[in-house]
Amino acid sequence: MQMFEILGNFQIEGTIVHAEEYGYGHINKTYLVTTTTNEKFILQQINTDVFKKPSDVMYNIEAVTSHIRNKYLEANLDASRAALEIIYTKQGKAYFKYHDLYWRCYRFIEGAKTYEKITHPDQFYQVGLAVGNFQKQLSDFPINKLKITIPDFHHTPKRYEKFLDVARTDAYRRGMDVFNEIKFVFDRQNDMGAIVQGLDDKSIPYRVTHNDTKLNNIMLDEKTQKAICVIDLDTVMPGSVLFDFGDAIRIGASTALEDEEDLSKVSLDLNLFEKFSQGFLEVLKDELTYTELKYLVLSTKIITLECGMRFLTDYLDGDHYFKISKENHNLIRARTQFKLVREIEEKQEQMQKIIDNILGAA
Ligand code: ADP
Ligand code: GN1
Ligand code: MG
Repeated sequence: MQMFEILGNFQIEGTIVHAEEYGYGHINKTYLVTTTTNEKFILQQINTDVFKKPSDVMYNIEAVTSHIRNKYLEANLDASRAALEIIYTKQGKAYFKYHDLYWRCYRFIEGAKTYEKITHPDQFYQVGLAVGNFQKQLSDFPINKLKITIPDFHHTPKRYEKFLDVARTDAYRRGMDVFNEIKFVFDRQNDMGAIVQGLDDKSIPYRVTHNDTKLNNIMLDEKTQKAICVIDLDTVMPGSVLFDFGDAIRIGASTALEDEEDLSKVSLDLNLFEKFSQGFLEVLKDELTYTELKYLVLSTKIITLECGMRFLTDYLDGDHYFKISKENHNLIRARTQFKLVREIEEKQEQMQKIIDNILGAA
């Protein structure tokens, strides 16, 4: 009944005929809802442990989606699937507060899909185009308008400090069993700071970035397999485009899912790395600075290490941040990320050659 009441507060015709939990996001609670008018909506409960001010999150999303939509309209292009479409409440707000929980509603993007894993290499070229275009579309967005929805989200050295604190406290007595994983991070503490350092000393520019470009946040057309849009805009903030590049590679170029238990299946597919890089650089090669181009390969290592460290931190801290659906889930995820870090360390020269070839050919 709750669901009726919540959806009833949004500006939609009809009532619910079907609702189901949907997708594989780690943060929000997502439902696919079908109504009597045969329309589909995504109803989401915003995770307020993660996003302390949902109004700021929705402020950014409103601004960013209308900016992108306007670009399409100005070019006389169909804007209907170009960006998330917020369904407003009957009071005209972008979210609805119900018993201290915050809900939002988006129109379901029809005829498109997100993937947990690439099934054909060309899909990842499309994802590269999508991430590149997202950056380009927002290149003239007034960056100071953006609210900071999660402070220091990709401040890798601060993430490391938090990790050390949690590992020292070891409140759940899990540290002894993950000595090797803790040491893996510890041994790489000096490899984490380059992007943040570059932002600080201004050798890397702040841009309007997505900050969570994992594969299942990019929608492809079901039939043509062409990129449609980038979703999950909760973490759009000023940041480095390098994190968007690296984060997309972290999942999309992996040969296995993020929570694969058999680590022998987890490796970095250079062909997929190339496909994504081709799409991404096709759009952005002239926009990026020399330092950004130089750090592309390094960014894949930094963000993968950061992400693995975040999973391990959450495991040591009692699994409160990321949704889990099995025992040791965050530890399993941390291990795949560390396996990928090793892979990147081994393959970084080949990765650099791929980038150089793409840039040389361009
Ligand atoms: P989380 O923040 O938890 O990752 P997302 O916003 O990414 O949540 O949504 C989870 C999944 O729901 C996405 O991976 C995607 O498959 C699906 N999804 C989200 N919004 C839409 C939409 N407007 N239309 C179609 N599918 C969507
Ligand atoms: C979370 O929400 P989702 O599943 O798209 C997380 C990302 C992590 C990712 C790891 C707000 O992304 O930062 O990289 O899990 N989002 C937030 O899979 O923390
Ligand atoms: Mg998501």
